[in-house]
This record gives sequence, structure tokens and C-alpha cells, in this order.
Amino acid sequence: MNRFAKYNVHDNVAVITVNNPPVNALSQVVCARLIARVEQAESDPAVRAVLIHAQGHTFPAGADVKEFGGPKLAPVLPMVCDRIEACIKPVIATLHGTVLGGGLELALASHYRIAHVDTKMGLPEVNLGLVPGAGGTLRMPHLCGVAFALSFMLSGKPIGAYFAKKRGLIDDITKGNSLAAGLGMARDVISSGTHVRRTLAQDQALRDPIANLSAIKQARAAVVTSVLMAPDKIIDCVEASLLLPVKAAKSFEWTAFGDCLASKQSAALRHVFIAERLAGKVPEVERGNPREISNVGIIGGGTMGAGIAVSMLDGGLNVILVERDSDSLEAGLSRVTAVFERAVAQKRLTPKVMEARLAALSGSLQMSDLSEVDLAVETVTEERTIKEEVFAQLDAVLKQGAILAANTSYLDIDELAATVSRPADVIGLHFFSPANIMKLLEVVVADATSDDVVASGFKLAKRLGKIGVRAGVTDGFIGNRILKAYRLAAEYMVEDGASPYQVDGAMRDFGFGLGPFQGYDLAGLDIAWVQRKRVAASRDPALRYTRFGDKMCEAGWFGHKVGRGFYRYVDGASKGHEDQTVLDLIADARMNQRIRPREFDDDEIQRRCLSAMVNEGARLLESAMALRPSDIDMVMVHGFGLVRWRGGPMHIADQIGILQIRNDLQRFDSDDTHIWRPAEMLNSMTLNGQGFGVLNS
Ligand code: T1G
Repeated sequence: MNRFAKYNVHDNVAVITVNNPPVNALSQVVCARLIARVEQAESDPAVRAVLIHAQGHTFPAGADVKEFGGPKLAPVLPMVCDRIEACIKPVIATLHGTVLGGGLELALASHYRIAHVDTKMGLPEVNLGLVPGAGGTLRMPHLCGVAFALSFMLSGKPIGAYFAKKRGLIDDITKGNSLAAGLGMARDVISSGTHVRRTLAQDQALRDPIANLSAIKQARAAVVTSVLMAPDKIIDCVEASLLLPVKAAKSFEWTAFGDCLASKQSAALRHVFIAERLAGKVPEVERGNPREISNVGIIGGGTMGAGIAVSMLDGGLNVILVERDSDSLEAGLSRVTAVFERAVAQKRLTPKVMEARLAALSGSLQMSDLSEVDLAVETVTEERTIKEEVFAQLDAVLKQGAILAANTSYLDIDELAATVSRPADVIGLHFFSPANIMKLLEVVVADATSDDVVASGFKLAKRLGKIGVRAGVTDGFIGNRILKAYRLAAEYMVEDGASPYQVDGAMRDFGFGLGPFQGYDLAGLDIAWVQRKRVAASRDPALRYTRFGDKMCEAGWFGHKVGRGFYRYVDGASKGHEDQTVLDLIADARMNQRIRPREFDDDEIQRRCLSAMVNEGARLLESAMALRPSDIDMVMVHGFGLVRWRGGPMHIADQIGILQIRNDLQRFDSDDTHIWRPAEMLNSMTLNGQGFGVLNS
């Protein structure tokens, strides 16, 4: 009984200590123990006040997200909160760490709250596609006013202790031990003899619904364009808390919570939450000991190198940027400085912080200046001979134990590792551009890469605030292999009759920030053209090859950087316009291929692109190039901008059903069998009635 919620009495104060590592999540068993302890305190004649506290580094950080998929077994968290609020003895919550979601709702139901000065408090349920479901949509407005409560719950962002006190969310702050401070407050409440047990019902008459309904109206206007369900539901609950009797308002909130919980959006958002934490669970990380990384050398100050330098500086690392000549070095350092200056101009960074970041940056023309770095990342031209040359120079100057990282998108890390004297120290760190913004880091593990170096790569990812995903050595690793299949599906449809603009529109509606052809224009059509020419000799003749992309490159239409690609960009504008000359070129290419164009609707466009991505994902899993399906989802969400509330291609496949994906593949199969032939895994999953979700462990 003592586990999960300990009970002991200090000087007439019953101390209930929640103990459910790692974040004291309010699982069903913790909820049951909490009610039992509150009732034990209430019936204990020696007790005159109750203190709720938590062991470990945080007061409960919310309901247990991992239980949401299962049955809602009593007692559910709202019952715990109501029982605390109804306790005839004063209940004090003493807060520390990150008090989030149901954890904060537990505190709100207590009669008094004191927080350690470093405590963060928030109701982030909206980020999981949920509403605060344990009384938060009633108690927050009641305590802090409707307008603030709405902005607090709709943003999902945590606040600090001082702001919380200013808003009336907590009664006091302590810089000392939160348990001692909580006991002190309990003793004060007892000695004052003035405790009045106020509940929501008693105070409802105090409210002025009309004055508050204007805040409701403003909040609705702010979310009117959102496709998300939870924000609307949060506003509905707050409005209900103003207009309905408390019991009815609580029931309204619980129903809204259940509606959100059952939604595909919330399932996807919870999937992403869990997937982000699963990605770091990698065998080599469990076995390895990460090396200390403080000083980093970056070879190449182009767009990628500069972005990586910013990311490393933001992570508090020292950076030496190496270039081949002074002009290039100057340009590279300027690119880094410009990113920080833009952040200061947009008030995302203070000048003082910018100064500190730039103080950790230096430049050099000598590889020998990297002799003391812990990690060297090459970001030079995507040509094997050039990268091998850089690796040879690094191998000659780096200290023992330094890590050599290649930031290649395609090249074979095993081959690169074989060219140096320390292959075990070689790893792929594939950043996604812009490297200081995109959260994905593909950690590419070569055969020779040591466990320690892999563990170092994942520790670095966490330090940079990125999601590290383990990838095997395969052409394009995970992201670019999925992208290649997606793009092939899109190109085949354009050659068969769809317009690139229709495909882009359909895939933006699907959840990507940009359609595939917008993505080509942004990256540069010539990049893929170079890749196509690189593999031309070894291309599978059975694989369908579309010609219009080559025709556009032969015409110099490389995309945004030259003012035209699939779209026209007037005066360097970031948004392009559709271009009839592109449609004419595609029509000519079709004619040359004797293709009679046909119509595609958006549903077929989305299903073709999705099934191509899922099929390639299954192949990556079969070949162990990806560890788990949710890692593939992380690559598409954090590397290619698929919205979180879609969850990722493998998650969507589970929502649609593997049988449908497989049937689509067979239906789309024509002469381009490469991307449509169902992966063997899909066949066996169909037979077993299995989804990808069971493989996410
Ligand atoms: N439930 C279950 N496990 C959780 C959890 C949660 N709420 N939060 C974290 N974990 C696990 C996580 O999976 C990982 O597990 C470990 O804790 C460390 O997490 C009714 C409906 C608290 C700021 O949204 O924001 O309450 O990998 O790597 O970087 O109204 O976790 O070790 O096995 O993130 O130090 C609302 C979500 C829930 C908070 C800590 N609460 N968590 O960050 O560690 S819904 C949240 C976080 C709710 C009520 C509603 C962060 C953190 P493992 P971590 P961290």
C-alpha cells in the first residue's frame, strides 16, 4: 500500500507522498492510492491538515499518457480531484519540478498551493489533442479569471512560479525545500484557524458570465481557422463552466475529454509524444558510454555547415568553423552571425545571449586547429572523393577518441569509415536543413561504429534539442528513401495526367507543409538531377523513368534559387506562381512517351503517395535499416514537416488498415512494379491482422 502514495503524519499534518517514477504520472493505481490516503487523513483524529507532496524530481507531470489507450478504470483523476476538494480538512499541495496537466489539476483541487521557485506549471493537454479532463477547465477560470485561463490552456505553455503567483494560481513560493515549506504552510493554516473550505459550487454565484463571455468570443475568433478539435473543446468547456451548474459543467468537461481522446488527432499526437521518446531507445545507446563533447569542428561553412554551427552554439558547445579560403570562411561566419542577428531582431534572442553564442565560435583555415575537438562534422560537397579527402585530413589531426561525423545525405558511411585509421569513431550525423530549425537528426550507424560513438550521437541530439533516429547504411538512409518513393509516386501521376500543382495541393491538405514539387523547387531540381545521373549506369531498366524533370533541368529551371522551377518566383519571393510553360513541357514529355493523360482526384493522389511511403517504410523495417515504425514517423514529422496531428505514414497506415494499404498497392501496380510491389512484411501483417503499432517498442 505504501508504494505509489506514502502516508505519514508530522505534527498533526498528514503527508501524502506520490511516488511513481520517472515523472509521478497519475496512473490509475496512483489515483486509487491517493483517494485512500485522503480518506485515511480525513478519518485520522490526529490529523488537522493534509499535505500532498511528490518524491523525485517533479510533482505529478500529468495523467499517465500510456494508459490512455486502455479502459478508463475508476477511480479516474476527476474523482481524485473532487475528493480532495471535498476533504473537510485543509489540503495543501507543495509543488516542484514540472507540474503539468493532471498534476496541476490535482494542485488546483487542493485548497492551498505553494511552489518551489524553479517550478514550471502548465496545462499542455492541447498538445496531445485533449482538454484538461480533471476539472482544469472549471478551476483555472475560477482561480485566475477566464481570459488568462483560456490563453493558458490554449497555448499549452508552462509558466514559472512568480507569474503563477501573480496570477493567483499559487499562494506562495519557496526557495528552500518544498516539503518543509509545505509543512510550514500547513501549520500556518492550522494555527490561523481561518480555513474556509470553498468549493466551486459555493463560488459559482460570484461569477459574472456576461463579463466573461467576451473572452470566450475572442478565444473562438482566434482558433476559427484551426483544424484541430481540442482548442474548440477547451473553449466549449470554459463556456460551460460559466453557464452550467458545477456538476453539469464537470460532466460536460468529461464528455469533451472523451470525445478528444477518441479522436484520430489525439491518437496521432499521443503517438508522436511516445514516438519521440522511443526513438532514443537504441541497443547501442543502452550498451555504450557516451563521450564528452564540448568542442566541435565543422568543416564547410555553407548553408548546412552554418546551420549546424548555429545548432551546436545553441546547445552550448564551442565551435571551430574550418573553410578552405578566407573568403569562404568569412562567408560562413557571416551566415552564422546573420542567423543570430535575425533572432535578436525578432526578439527571439537577447543581444547578450547572441554575444555569448558568438564568443564560442571561431574560424580557421587549418585542419590542424581541430586537434583538440571532441567531434568533427564534415559538411562539404556531396562527392565521395571530396569527403574522403576531408576524412583523411581529419584522421591525421584529430586527437585519440575524437568522433568523425559525415553529414552526407546519400554516401555510404561504411565506405567512408574504411578510408580512415579509426573506423569505430566514424558515424553519420544527417542534419536536415535548416539545421538550426529542423529537429530531426538521422544517426547513421556504420558496421564499424562503436557503441560509445552511437551513444555520443544520441546524447548530442538530445543536447541540441533534436530527435535522434537510428538509421542503417542504405542509399538515402530513412528520410531520403521514403522521400524518393513519395516523389516517384508523385512524378508518375504527373506524367500520367495530374498537374504538379494539384499534387502539391492534395499533399498539403494531407498534412505536409509543402507539396513534393514545392519541395523540389526549394531544394533545387539540380540536386536530384545529379543523383539521377550518378546512378544512371546502375538504374534498374524495369523501373519507370519520367523525363520531364530532366527536361526542366536541361532548360536551367532549377527552382527557387534561379527564379523558376515548377513554380515562378518573382523577385526572389518565397511563394511561387503556377507556370503554364511547365505544364506545356510536361504535356510534351507525355506525348513523347505516348501517354494519354487521365484525371486524378485528391483522394487517389494522397493514397498513392501514402502507400508508396508506407511500402518503402516496410522495406526499411524488413532490412533493419529502421528500428521501428514510429522512428519512420518521426523522420517524416521532424524531417519533412508532416503535421504532428497526422502522426506519420506508418501510424496513418494503422488508422486506415494494412489490408487497405496492401490492396491499394496491388491496385496501383502497373508497369512500375518497384514502388508498388507490396513489401513481404505487409503480406504477413495482413495475414496476422497486425498493425505497425505492435512493433513500436
Ligand atoms: N505519462 C506517462 N509517462 C510520461 C509522462 C506522462 N504524462 N510524461 C513523461 N513520461 C515519461 C516519458 O515517456 C519518459 O519515459 C520519461 O517519463 C521521461 O520523459 C487528465 C489528460 C514531464 C517535461 O503532457 O512534457 O494529464 O522514456 O524524456 O525531458 O487533464 O516528459 O523513460 O520510459 O520527456 O525530463 C499531461 C508530458 C498529460 C506532460 C519531462 N502531461 N511530459 O521531460 O523527460 S495528459 C503532459 C513532458 C493529462 C489530464 C490530462 C515531459 C516532462 P521513458 P522525458 P524530460
